[in-house]
Amino acid sequence: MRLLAALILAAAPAWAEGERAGDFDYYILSLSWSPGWCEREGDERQALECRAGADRGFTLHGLWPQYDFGWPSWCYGAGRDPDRAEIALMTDIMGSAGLVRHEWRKHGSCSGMDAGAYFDLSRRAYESIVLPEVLEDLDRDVKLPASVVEDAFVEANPGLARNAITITCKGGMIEEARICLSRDLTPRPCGLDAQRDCRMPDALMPAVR
Ligand code: U2P
Repeated sequence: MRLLAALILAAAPAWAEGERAGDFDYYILSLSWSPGWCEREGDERQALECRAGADRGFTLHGLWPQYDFGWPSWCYGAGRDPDRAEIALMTDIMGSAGLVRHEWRKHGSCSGMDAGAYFDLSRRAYESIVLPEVLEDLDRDVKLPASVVEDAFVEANPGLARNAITITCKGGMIEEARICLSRDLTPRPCGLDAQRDCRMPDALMPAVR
């Protein structure tokens, strides 16, 4: 029986769902390159945050509780969903109410906090990182290695080591900057599974619109 239990545990995915709220090791602050998301998905959905003049660069995708390996999701024991006012407070940096709700249910539910405290902390984490001006002001599409995006974050944030940030790509584009933070929001090394550096030499970074 013990052997069977050990085998089942070993086979369980690192991202198994339904874990206990509040039980995790660190956070990933996930920042999405909004113009890229718009090109891949948002324009087709006619998302408001993709309209001309939206002036969005890196936006808050979410604050994700992580294990040293893997991450919890859709946790049980979390409180009520955020109310309308709490959701409205976050759309300036997250874009849509739908994303706020989804991030609460999938990730915030694992934080051990109520929705108000979780989104306060999410905003604090977002504001603790200086977004590189050269990217936030990008006025034409560029192709670049993801390492250049990482360089820009490291230069703008002197306390940020290279092993605390990873840049991901999707569909040939820069997708996200993921920054690993301790529970008190200090940058810390990412877990091995969270290091997903994009190796493309020429990832597209569409201009801010
Ligand atoms: O990478 C695809 C999606 O998987 C979820 N993810 C990824 C890495 C990680 O460390 N933690 C994590 O949760 C994200 O899911 P979402 O919040 O978008 O539903 C990520 O977008």
